[in-house]
Amino acid sequence: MATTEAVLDTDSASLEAVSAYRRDGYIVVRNLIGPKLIEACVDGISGLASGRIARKTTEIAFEPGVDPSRLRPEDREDHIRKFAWYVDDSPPLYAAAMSRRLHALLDRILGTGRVLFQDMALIKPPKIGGAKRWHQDASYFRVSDPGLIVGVWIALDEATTENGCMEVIPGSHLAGPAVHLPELDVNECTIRPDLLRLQDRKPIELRPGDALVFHSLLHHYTAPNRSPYRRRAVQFHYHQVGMQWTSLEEHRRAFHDETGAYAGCTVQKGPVPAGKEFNYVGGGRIHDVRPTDWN
Ligand SMILES: O=C(O)CCC(=O)C(=O)O
Repeated sequence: MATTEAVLDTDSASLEAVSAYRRDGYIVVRNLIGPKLIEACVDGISGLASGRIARKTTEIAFEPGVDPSRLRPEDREDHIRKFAWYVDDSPPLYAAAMSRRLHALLDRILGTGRVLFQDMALIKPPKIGGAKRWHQDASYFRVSDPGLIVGVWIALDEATTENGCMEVIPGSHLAGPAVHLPELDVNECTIRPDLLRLQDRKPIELRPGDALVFHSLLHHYTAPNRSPYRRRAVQFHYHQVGMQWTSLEEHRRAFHDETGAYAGCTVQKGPVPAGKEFNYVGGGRIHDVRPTDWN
């Protein structure tokens, strides 16, 4: 178990941060992005939701049961569960992914040379935002080495236990790939409950602009948002150069149960009704990392 967690509020990526990342599987970075970029990112999310900003690559998924055709454009944002692939539609969201300070820190933790391979935002709207069940992100990625992947979750609103902040189990990445239970909706795939050290769970409350940097094997969760408060956040996944995308069979070697059966989240639980098929696409849309300052 972790003794002290690394919380960075300076520009230097200390050895303590590197050591905490390896030991705990995460670090918290205070004020990773500043007020102007936060405001521009919020405007980007709102504009993509309402249609004010054109969605060329951005994909949107609404909370279950929401009929978007019944919503006014300005009300859509408060009914959306997930945005994906938005950095090419929004310069501020791209700038957040390419933050110079972030990449100086990641260089220190993981070494130089990485690409952005996934940009996603779960914005957990007030009152109706659903949970994201306990999982390891690596269960969704068929890759050669999950240690070469890092997730970065940046709060755009205050994230608290009330509105569904991230919760983590410190050090859980050290136990390696965990058995996950598949679901018809792959987004609902979750770690088998007996493998969760829930007594050690730790909420990570963040202020706007703060970030959680976490290992792809870290057990993490977010609760439903029943509060009246928004909890918008953006999430980026990067991998170091040289990491290989592999096959389902290779992924099974890491994610399997006691019988040897596949226990990752890249295959949905059947039988799958027509129209609900999930087709796994590894690799996503790759962007070279070009560290940027936003003024
Ligand atoms: O933003 C959230 O609520 C959860 C994000 C997350 O854990 C994920 O997408 O893997």
